[in-house]
Amino acid sequence: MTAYERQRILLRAADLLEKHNDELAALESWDSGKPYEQSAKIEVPMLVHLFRYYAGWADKIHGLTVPADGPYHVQTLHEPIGVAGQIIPWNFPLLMFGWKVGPALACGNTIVLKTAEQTPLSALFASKLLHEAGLPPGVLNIVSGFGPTAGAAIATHMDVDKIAFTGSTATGRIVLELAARSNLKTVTLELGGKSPFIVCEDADVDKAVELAHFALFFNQGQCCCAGSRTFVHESVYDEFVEKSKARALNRVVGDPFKGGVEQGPQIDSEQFKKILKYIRSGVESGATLEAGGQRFGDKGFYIQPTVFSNVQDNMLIAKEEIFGPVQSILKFKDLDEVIRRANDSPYGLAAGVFTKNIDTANTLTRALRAGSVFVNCYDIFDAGVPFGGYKMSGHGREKGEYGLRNYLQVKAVVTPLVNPAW
Ligand code: TXE
Repeated sequence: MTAYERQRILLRAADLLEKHNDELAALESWDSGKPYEQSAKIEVPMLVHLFRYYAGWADKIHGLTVPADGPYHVQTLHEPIGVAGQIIPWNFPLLMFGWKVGPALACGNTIVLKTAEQTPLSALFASKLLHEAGLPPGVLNIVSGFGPTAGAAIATHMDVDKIAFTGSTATGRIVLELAARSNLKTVTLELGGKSPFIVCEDADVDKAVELAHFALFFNQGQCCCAGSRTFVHESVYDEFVEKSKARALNRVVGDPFKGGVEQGPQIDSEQFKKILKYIRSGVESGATLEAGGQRFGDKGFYIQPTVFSNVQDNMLIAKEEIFGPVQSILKFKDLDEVIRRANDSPYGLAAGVFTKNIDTANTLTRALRAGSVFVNCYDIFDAGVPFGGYKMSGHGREKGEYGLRNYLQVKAVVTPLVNPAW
C-alpha cells in the first residue's frame, strides 16, 4: 500500500473514532472504572488527535542521500520492520492502543496486539472502526488473552520482528528475556516509575497543591508517570500539607458514570489489596496519615484519597510504585539535596518542577534523570511529545517523530556512480 493510501485510512479512522466518541468512552469506563467524563472528554479526543498526527507522518517518512567517500551513490531506505508485536496494560487501554498502533501503521507494519486481561473491549471496537476505515484484513490483529500464555507467545514468536511493551518492570524484564531467547527481536519498553514532583520555596502554594494533587490522583493514581514523591521545600511544607489534605478530602469518589465524579474504583482486587498493603506499610513505618487510609464505602474496589506527610526516602511508600490514590509528601531544604534525592531511584520516567524562578527551572530540568520533565504543568500527553523512561523505566520513546523510529528499518543502498568496467 502506498504512503498516501495509509494516510487516507488513518484519517478516515480518526473521523470514525471521533464519531463514536461516546461509545468508545463508555466501553473504556465499563472496563476500567475510570470516570466517563475523563474517557469522553480527554482520552478519546486524544486518541483521535493521535491518529491524525500519525496520518500526517505517513507520507513524510523517507531516507537520505549520503555523501559517502568514493564514486558511489549512497541512499538510505526507511522500511517497515515487518510484524510488530504489541502488549498493552489496563490503565489507559485506548491511549496505549493508539500510541502503539498509530506509528506502526503509519510506517507500514502489520500488528499483533494483546490487550490487558482486565480491559479487552475498547481496543476491539477501535480496531473494528479501523477496518471500517479501509484497513485490509490481517494488518491489525487484536488478541484478547493472558500474559504468560498469549503475551509470552508474541514475545517468543520467531516471525514477530519487533515488540513494544507497556506494563510492570518485572514483566518488561521477562519480555526482554523472551525476545533475547527467541529471534532477538527489537524491544521497546515503557515500565514503572516513582516520579518526583518538586515544589520550590517560591511556589504559589495553592496552585502547587492543585497540580501535585492532579499529578498523583489522576486516573485513580494508576499512571506510570504519577508524581508519587511530592518533594516540598521546608519553608512552605506545613501549609502545603494542610492544603493537600483538604484537597484530598474534597476529592469526589464514586460511580464513574455520574457527572462530577473525579475518582472511580481501582482496576481489580489484586491492585486494591496491593494499595491497601502499601497504606498499612506507610503507617507502620512512621509516616503521618493526614487523610484517607481506608477503602471507600463497603462495595467495589474504591479507595479513599490518601495523603501521607513526614515521609522519609527509605520508606517503601517512597521507593516502590503504589499505583493508587496515595500521595507521599517529603520535605527538602535546598536544590542540590532535592536533585540528589529525586534521582536516587531505579526509575526515571517523569518529573514535575513547580517554581517561578527560571534559573531554578533550568537547573532542575537539566539535572533530573527522567524522560519527561513537566515545568509548572503535568501529564501533558500531546501526540507530538515523546514519552519514555531513563533507567529501569524503559527503553525507547513513544509518540512524536521519535516514536516512528521503533517501527522502521534503515537499509543502506550503495551504487557506483558510473558503471565499473569489469
Ligand atoms: O502488570 P503486567 P500488572 C505496574 C503497576 C501495577 C503492576 C502490576 O505498578 O501495580 O505493574 O500490574 C502482560 N509475557 N503497571 O500485573 O503484568 C499482561 O497480560 C508477556 C505499570 O497488570 O506488567 C498485560 O497485557 N506479557 C504500567 C501487560 O503485560 C505479559 C501499567 C501488563 O501487565 C506477561 C500497568 C508475560 N509473561 C501496570 N505477563 C505502566 N507502565 O503504565 C503479563 N503480561
